[in-house]
Amino acid sequence: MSLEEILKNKLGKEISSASDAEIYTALLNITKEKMEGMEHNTGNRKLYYISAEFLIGKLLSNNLINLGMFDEVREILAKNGHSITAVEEVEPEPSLGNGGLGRLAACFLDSIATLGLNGDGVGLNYHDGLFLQKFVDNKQYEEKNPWITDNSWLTRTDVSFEVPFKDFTLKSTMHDIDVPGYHQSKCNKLHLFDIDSVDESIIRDGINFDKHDIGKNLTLFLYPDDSDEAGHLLRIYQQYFMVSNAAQLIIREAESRGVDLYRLHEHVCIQINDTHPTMVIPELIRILTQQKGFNMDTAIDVVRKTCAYTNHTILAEALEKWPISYLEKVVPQLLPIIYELDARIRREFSDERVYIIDNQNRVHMAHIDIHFGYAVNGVAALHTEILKNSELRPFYDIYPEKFNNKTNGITFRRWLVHCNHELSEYLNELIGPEYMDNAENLEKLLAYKDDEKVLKKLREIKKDAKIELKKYLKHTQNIDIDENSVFDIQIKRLHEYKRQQMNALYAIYKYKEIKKGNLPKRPITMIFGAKAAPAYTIAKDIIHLILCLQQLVENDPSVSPYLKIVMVENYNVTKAEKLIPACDISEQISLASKEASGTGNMKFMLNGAVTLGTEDGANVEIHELVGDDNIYIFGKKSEDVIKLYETGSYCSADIYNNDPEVEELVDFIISKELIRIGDPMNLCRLYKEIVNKDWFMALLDVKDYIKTKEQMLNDYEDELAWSKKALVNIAKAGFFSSDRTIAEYNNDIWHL
Ligand code: KOT
Repeated sequence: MSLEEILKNKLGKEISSASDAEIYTALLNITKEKMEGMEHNTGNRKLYYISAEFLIGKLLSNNLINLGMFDEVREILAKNGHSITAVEEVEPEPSLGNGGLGRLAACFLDSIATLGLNGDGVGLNYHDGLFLQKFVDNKQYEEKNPWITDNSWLTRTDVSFEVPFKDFTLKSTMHDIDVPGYHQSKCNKLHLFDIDSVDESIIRDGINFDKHDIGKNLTLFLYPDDSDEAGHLLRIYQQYFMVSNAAQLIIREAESRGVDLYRLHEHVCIQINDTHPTMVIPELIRILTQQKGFNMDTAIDVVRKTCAYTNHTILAEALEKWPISYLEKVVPQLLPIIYELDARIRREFSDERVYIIDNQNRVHMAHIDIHFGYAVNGVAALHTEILKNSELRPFYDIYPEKFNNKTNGITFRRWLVHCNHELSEYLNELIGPEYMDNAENLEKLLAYKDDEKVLKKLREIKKDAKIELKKYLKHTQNIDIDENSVFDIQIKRLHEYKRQQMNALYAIYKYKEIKKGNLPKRPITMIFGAKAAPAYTIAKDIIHLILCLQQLVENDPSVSPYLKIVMVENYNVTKAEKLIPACDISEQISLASKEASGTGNMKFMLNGAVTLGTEDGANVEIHELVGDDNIYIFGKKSEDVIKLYETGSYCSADIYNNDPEVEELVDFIISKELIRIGDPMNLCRLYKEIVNKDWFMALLDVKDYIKTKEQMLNDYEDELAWSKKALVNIAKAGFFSSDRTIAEYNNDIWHL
């Protein structure tokens, strides 16, 4: 039967008379049935990628692409008066991640399946995921974000485990999502654990709920408010629930494969995605010693040869340290194991910086991973060097052989073929489709770097993407943007180290220049997208500033023809897919040393944007690949920044007091123009924070930043020269395919 007939049968009516929602459901079911019929990848050693986040995005188009059905479906729909884009809109986006770490896990699942490797993801089935962001009175509000519908990509399985907590036991249910590789005949799985007793009706005004009723709230939200003890405890409940299920699943699957548990490490490998799943180590040791007859030495030895850890941040506040008293309240059964692990370390090493339990009775989760796992990796070259030389130096001195770098990557199926079909088709035409199997083939594009026809076509493709974004923003937020302006985009979680506030200071600079009559050669559209953690006050103040600037500029007819500021509401994967292809200037402006890698930087580059960035994270590698002419680098280097922190010698007030240009920009935050629009409390608090603290040194780099951005805007006017930069960026993006990253994980760590 042809696909068209299958679809018609599923619908029970003519395709042309079906609604987009009916077509979506029919395609979902056809695709799911196809994947259910596919075998799982096999192999002697199986990987379990445990992660608290899998930011998978919408799955319909991605699955159709990987199954080789996308083009046919698109044609069938078009023939019958439907557009695939409209059908895609029906699908809710599962928001099972905060940002980079979760999206990386999703790209990795795609590449693991594409390389035909035997590996599954293990995580939690949050019913409301991360909050839905709303703007009211230029401020962020949080609402619940339910995504699970009757027809979803989840399949309830009959796999279930008992998870023991201090005062009660919870019974889990495993839900699976199929993960097809690109043009592969076999599939992998994402296992999301849940409890049947979750009760969404306990959510009140926004995202508040009773944090004590674990049987009802355990899998409601991703990382709920952790500003109080109940929030922290809930997070420990979630983490233990995730790893206890993972450990039981791993052992059950190993036993059913006939694996001798004393050789578990030869058949299983566990990748611990940052420290959220770290308790899998003591949990496995507990199960092996208490239920499988292992002695402690052997259990530790086997677990150590099974587990590997990825670090995603050096921000001290993000390194998990659980007070023993919290663990006692939730998972007392793990404490004897954790004490034993700590005792062993204390016997072996005198340096207290490597102890598991510190002198304030806190358990350092990363320390468990490093001592009791066999590999530790950072996520970009610079990040791994900083781990080795500064943050984790005492551990590197003990275990140099465990440390290795795995520079992040992105799946080109989603971040090129799906989100920028026009560009990928043109690349196919020019250099053939081989780059889809080996991304380094994108370099073939360099042969066209002086070909005017190709350069013009690239500019046209960019313009088309801008027009698409324009339509999308009009339709979703009723915002008008000008496709002939230059699109400057910063989209990522809101954090002071990512320095959206520095970009806002640029907006202030440009506003003032325009007011003075110094008009830009071409209108500028500055686009932001970011969610702030609900309890992160300053991050919310920065959103408030940007939204107030948006309103100020919009309502000033002497400025609005030249500058437009847009903050997209509820930035997520779906919105990223629309924004990235349309971007000219990719803002990657974190304080050097603070962004472990970044992955948005790679997505923008692949789509022909030029990076404006600091020498941070993977920007360093992008710079090396494209060369000085094809990237705009500014700001202090990581060594200098690290020294400033060590000596405590950075003082933003000195810069503010001694540099009238900087002073003028910062003062504008509390100017009468802005105070009239915004909330004085928020604006004053942000002003004071920048003048008196500026922990992430926006004032240190702001002038160099402005100067470099001005240079960039100037260079943009030489259309061919700019297009050539875009071409070189695309051509050099092959290194950042997650297929390359996963091949490296497999060669150096997993050995599947
Ligand atoms: C969050 C909480 C605790 C520990 C780590 C995180 C974290 C780090 N969440 N996201 N990250 C980002 O991970 C990405 C993937 O490796 C990086 O590209 C990015 O720089 C990190 O900030």
